[in-house]
Parts: sequence; C-alpha cells; structure tokens
Amino acid sequence: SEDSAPLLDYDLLVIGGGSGGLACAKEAAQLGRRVAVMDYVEPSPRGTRWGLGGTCVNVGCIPKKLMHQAALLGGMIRDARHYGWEVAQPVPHSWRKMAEAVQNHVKSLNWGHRVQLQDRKVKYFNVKASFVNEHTVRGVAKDGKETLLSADNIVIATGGRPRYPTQIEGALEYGITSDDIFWLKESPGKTLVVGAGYVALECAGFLTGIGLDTTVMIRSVPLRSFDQQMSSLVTEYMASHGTRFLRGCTPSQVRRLPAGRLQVTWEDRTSGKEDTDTFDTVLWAIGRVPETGSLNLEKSGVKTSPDSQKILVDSWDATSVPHIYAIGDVAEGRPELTPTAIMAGRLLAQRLFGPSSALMDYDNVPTTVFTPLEYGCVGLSEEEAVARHGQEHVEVYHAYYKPLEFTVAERDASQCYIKMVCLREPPQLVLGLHFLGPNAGEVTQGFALGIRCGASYAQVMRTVGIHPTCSEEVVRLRISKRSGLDPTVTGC
Ligand code: FAD
Ligand code: NA7
Repeated sequence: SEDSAPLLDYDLLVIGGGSGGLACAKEAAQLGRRVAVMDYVEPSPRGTRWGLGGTCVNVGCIPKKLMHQAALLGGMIRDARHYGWEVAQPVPHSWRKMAEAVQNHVKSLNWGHRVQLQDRKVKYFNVKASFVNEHTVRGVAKDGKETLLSADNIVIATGGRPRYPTQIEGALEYGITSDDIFWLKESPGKTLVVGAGYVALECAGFLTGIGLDTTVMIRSVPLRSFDQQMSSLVTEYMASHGTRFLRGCTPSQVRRLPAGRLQVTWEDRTSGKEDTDTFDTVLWAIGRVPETGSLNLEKSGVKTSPDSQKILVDSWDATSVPHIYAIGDVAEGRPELTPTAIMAGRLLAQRLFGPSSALMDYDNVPTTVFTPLEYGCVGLSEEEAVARHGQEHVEVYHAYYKPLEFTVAERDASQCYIKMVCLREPPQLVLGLHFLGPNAGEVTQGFALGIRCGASYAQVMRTVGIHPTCSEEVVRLRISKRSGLDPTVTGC
C-alpha cells in the first residue's frame, strides 16, 4: 500500500554532472520531478581540478575549440599581409594570456551550470558517489562528510578520464594529459604528444599553430575509427604545416634531466632501433577509460563490459537493473560526443517522466576533428560502406578544391578534399559525407540533416550552392572514383 512504500528521497538521482547528466537532470526537473545530481572531480595526477560541467566544459570541447581558434588566428595574421594589412611579423603569442582567457570563460560556464541547477530546483551535491544498493547511493565530500541518497530512478553519467601508459617508466610522474593541458599557467614549450586519436591530433594542431615545437608519436594509424583516406590527408596537412610525426614508434621511458627537461626514449618499429629526444612536456593522448571503477557497481547489480569496463545498456539506455540507466561516454557502444550525451539525457528524462517514448538515435551522428585543416564527417566511412554493402554497391563521388580565401593568401590547399559515399543503385542513398577544409563543423552540421532525412545523391546535386563558399563544393561533386577521372576541381 501507499504508506508501506519506502519514501525515497528523489524521483531521479543523476551521478555525474557533465554533458549528459546535467541535461537529464534539468529535463527531469523541468518535468516537475524531484531531482538530485552528485558530481565530483577527482583531481588529475598532476593535481588539476575543475568545476561542474564535466569533460566538455572543463577539459574537452570548449577549451580545445578556443585554443584551436587561437591557432587559426595565427594563420589569419599571416594571411592578413596578403590582404593589405601591414601587420608586423612575426607576431608573438602569449600562452599565459590565452590560457587565462580560456580558463576564465570555462569558470563562467561552471557558474552558469550551478545557477541553472538552482533555478530548476535540482539539488546539487559536490560528492563522489558509489552505490550502497540498487536504490541508494553514498556521496563523500572533499572533507569526508557522507551523504546517503535514495531514488526511484538512477542515471549513471560519469563519463571517462584519460588513460596513462602506466607500464612506461616515468609516464605518470612526468606526463600530462588533456585533463591538464588547458589549465597550464605557463606554456608547455616543446611538446611530445603520444597518440593519434582526435584528442592527440587536435592538441598537436593548436600547439603547432601557436608556434610551439610539437611532435606526434603514432603507434600505428592516425584517427583509427575514421575514414582512413581522410585521416591521412589530415596528418599530411599537419606535417606540411609544422607538426613533426614519428610513425610506428612507441615510448619506452620518460625521465627528468637535471636541467628539468624530459628525456623520452622510444622504439622505432620500422628501424628496430631505439631513439631519444628531449621535451618540455609529454602529453599522453592514448585513449580514455570509463569512470566505473569507483562506483561500487556490484552493490547495484549493474553489469559492465569485461573488455571496456563501460556500462552495458539497451536501446532504452537501461542497464541490467531496470530502474538504473547509463548515458554518455560511460555507456557501452555510444559515440563519445557531447551533443549525443545531451540528447540521450534529455530523451531519457522525457521517457521516464514525460509523454514521450522516443529513443535516442545513435546513427548518423555528425562530428568534426578540429585539426589545423578541419575534418567534418557524418555517416559511414568508405571502409565501413564497402564492408557493409560490398565494393560493387558503393559509389564514391569526390573532389579536391581550393577555398577562395586560400588563393590571395597563397595558402596550400592540397588536402582540401571532399567525398560523398553513396549506394550505387538508384536512388543512390547518401551513406556518408567527409569534408576537409575550413569551418568543417559548420559545413557538416547542415548536410547531416539531409543525410538523416535520407537524401539521395541526385537530391544533393539538385541543391543550389551558396557562392562563393567551400560548402558549395559538396553540391558539385560530379566525379566518381570509379570513373577514374581527375578529381581536381578548377575554379568557378
Ligand atoms: P562527462 O562530461 O565526462 O561528465 C562526467 C562527470 O561525472 C564529470 O564531472 C566527472 O567528474 C563526474 N564523475 C565521475 N565519476 C563520479 C563519481 N563517482 N561521483 C560523482 N561524480 C563523478 N565532444 C564533442 O562533442 N565535441 C568536441 O569537440 C569534443 N572535444 C573533446 C576534446 C577532448 C580533449 C576530450 C577529452 C573530449 C572531447 N569531447 C568532445 C567529448 C566530450 O567531452 C564527452 O563526450 C562528453 O563530455 C561526455 O559527457 P558525459 O556526461 O558522458 O561525461
Ligand atoms: P583514441 O581515439 O582511442 O586514440 C588512442 C590513440 O592512442 C590511438 O592512436 C592509439 O593507437 C594510441 N595508443 C593507445 N595506447 C597507446 C600506447 N600505450 N602507446 C602509444 N600509443 C597508444 O583516444 P583519444 O585519446 O583520441 O580520445 C578520444 C576518445 O573518443 C576515446 O575515448 C575514443 O574512444 C573516442 P592504436 O591505434 O591503438 O595503435
């Protein structure tokens, strides 16, 4: 009966105040429910700590994009002279000034999130959470004070943290990760970035762009999970614009020299030889691990993947325990992107407390790698399309092009390239779009809608371009790889 039902503290308890957790909590509160959020940031091994908002706001998308912008501006300053600006060159860059401005903006976002939670009457606990049982969670504050909260429904949105190569001597003591780089007060100086995922290449890109001596150490292939032709063009552009690459190399030791610099030793698999160099900073960008280890999940019954330690979820984002859900980076098999976590969080709250039963659609999620030449993509890579449909059923339309802005500035456009992966049979459904060029995110976002609506190649070709833009090259992709014709596009 009513009075025998245990009175639980909240309708919804969210563990994790990042992109997904905050979106879910705010939506549930908006729907009139009693909601609490538990969020706690374990400082990085270097002692870096930050506020509410999770990875994206503090040590991900936001500071990364702002430092990428700083690097792009450096390029524009160089371009400016070609357009008549009598800018004295070279223009010096101050890391300190950039970092302070970026960090102040991030702090304003932390504050913004706290105010929003208050406005929505979401109770925020700055505590590290772990399960007591399937309806009860313990939170421990920095001062050790404990809070026990119970809830009808629980959402786990604890995200992930950078992985360290702990097997490498000196890795933890002397290396930093993306959890630290954006919070450095002083310039990282000559930097070695280890890894070749998007985090590694984006960080190496902006470090190079602001004038720092930057080396990327790649174990195997760049951007493994992306279209490999595009990935090669991304690194080709970076290599021709100042980033040094060490390919087929894996570090074996990092040691601090008396003068304070770091000596890195590595094995070059191509030559079979060991090599070494000195750096001011070593940045590990070798992947991320889900934040599930300290949740005491065994007390809740929630199951994780034995391989990834991520939380196993179904199409409802439900875990193995019906009233416990997982969204965002911590959930198995989800694209690790902020808008995905946010939308999944909102839709989950609406399914739980609102009129909607809409599920999160994890297909055709667009994304962009903010490297010096940006790479936007949505849908299947060429490799994925061929694997799924067979080479004979895939038609790839492609073109090299030259942004108008690059002409007067005499900039190298060799890697400005677009390809659209389609089904060969009519109506030639568009399976994927890959764009390399300026403002790739802005370009890709628009076409993502068309692809999600099932656009055909013909419909894209009948879309009138906006002239003169880079985007219009997408609606002019007439040459197929199969034709063997030269995909270098002439001017208009
Ligand atoms: P998070 O945002 O990581 O939030 C999880 C929160 O839970 C954190 O505050 C964490 O401290 C807290 N927490 C963890 N364990 C506990 C616990 N036991 N108790 C209490 N709190 C806990 N995505 C994009 O879409 N675009 C980009 O450009 C982009 N760039 C990125 C750049 C970098 C360098 C990185 C690292 C990531 C980037 N991402 C980007 C990915 C994006 O940041 C993540 O996909 C997103 O933040 C995931 O959101 P989330 O809610 O799953 O987890
Ligand atoms: P990614 O995309 O997983 O990339 C990790 C990169 O680091 C990749 O190039 C790996 O090479 C490389 N790696 C992994 N372990 C090592 C070691 N021990 N030594 C050298 N290089 C290594 O991670 P990101 O850091 O870019 O983060 C992006 C996140 O979003 C991540 O969670 C992705 O899942 C998605 P490999 O290809 O394995 O040879």
